[in-house]
Amino acid sequence: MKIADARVIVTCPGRNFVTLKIVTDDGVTGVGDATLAGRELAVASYLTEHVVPLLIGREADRIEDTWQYLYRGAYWRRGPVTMSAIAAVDTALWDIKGKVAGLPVYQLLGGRSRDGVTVYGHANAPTVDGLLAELARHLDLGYRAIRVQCGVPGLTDTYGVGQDKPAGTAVPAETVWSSERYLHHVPSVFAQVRSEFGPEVKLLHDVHHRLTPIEAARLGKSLEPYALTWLEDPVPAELQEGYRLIRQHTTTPIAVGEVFNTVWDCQQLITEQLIDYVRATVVHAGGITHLRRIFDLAHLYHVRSGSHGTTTMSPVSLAAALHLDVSIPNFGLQEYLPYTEATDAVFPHSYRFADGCLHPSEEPGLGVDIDEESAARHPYRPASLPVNRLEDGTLHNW
Ligand code: KDG
Ligand code: MG
Repeated sequence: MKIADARVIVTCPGRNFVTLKIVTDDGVTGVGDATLAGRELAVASYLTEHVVPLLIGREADRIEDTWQYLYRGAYWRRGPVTMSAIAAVDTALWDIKGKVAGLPVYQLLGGRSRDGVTVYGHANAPTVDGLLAELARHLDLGYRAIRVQCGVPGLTDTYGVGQDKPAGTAVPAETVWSSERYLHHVPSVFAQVRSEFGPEVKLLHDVHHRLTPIEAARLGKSLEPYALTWLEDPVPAELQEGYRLIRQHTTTPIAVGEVFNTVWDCQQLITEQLIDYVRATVVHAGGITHLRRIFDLAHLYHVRSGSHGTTTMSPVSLAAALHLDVSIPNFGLQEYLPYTEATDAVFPHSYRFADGCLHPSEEPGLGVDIDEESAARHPYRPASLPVNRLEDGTLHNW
């Protein structure tokens, strides 16, 4: 069974998504997500110009060998563009392998380790009152784990609150940040949330890379009474040893990894047990094959999975994530935000949400596809992620 065709489909049903569709010589198709938000066309071009020509005529069942061929064969290793492109090929080949075997992909990964994949949703609001209402709405929908983001007095546009801008302009929006205002406000938000909803609901919070290690240590310590499930991305993690300082000061669990591309980005964080959850994803960390390697290493060091799963990546990624989530021994949580109707129409899928969990498809393969006619009705529109400045104009991390 050889690869006869591979095509890259870029579509924008509200957000841009890049999908690789591989077709074998006996007509089996597989899909993989290659979406890198704000840099979509770089991955589309990498695939079209440098990867697709290498795929035609290769054996479709040689997933590991194809992964190694694309990784080592490029000479230039790692990086989000390369690893998202490899991820798309890898995911599509797992989809094909499942279809040929007549099994959902999770069966090829060892079968179920749990009944369902516990997901967390997002409660976001500019005010605490609005936030409490959003939390109540999520609990009514059945969520048992909820990420909490709230506006900060004195800042007009805080991360996670109203930043979900549609595609349309390549020039990034700019937001303004103050770590002092933020650190002053956040503990009081969690105090109100716990007093309103009690100890049972799992609460998470995303700092989105904005603090220094000592600031993060202070925040973690001040949030200890509210028993967060995790504090996410408190500090950028290029300097992995920077997390030692946070760890020395607080028992608030730490989650990191949505921008990681390989196991090397988190090797020290994992082996020194500096984090509790690793948030790498199928699409940005080299596909099912490589992400499973990251989770296997994490398992040895008591670190659990907590994969990134926003609507900046496509339902193909989410479908693939669920097959891994349900099968690995060290699953923690999966992020989940429902897609718009337009996106669901472009990517028909059969995973489903019930009682705070997502359930992977039982169809052979991943159980997700791309409707190419529908995709063609939503052409690419330039879009960038925002940038962020301190109050004095200094460029900071978004
Ligand atoms: O594309 C970037 C977003 O997906 C990211 O900002 C979302 O931090 C995020 C999260 O945890 O969902
Ligand atoms: Mg995040």
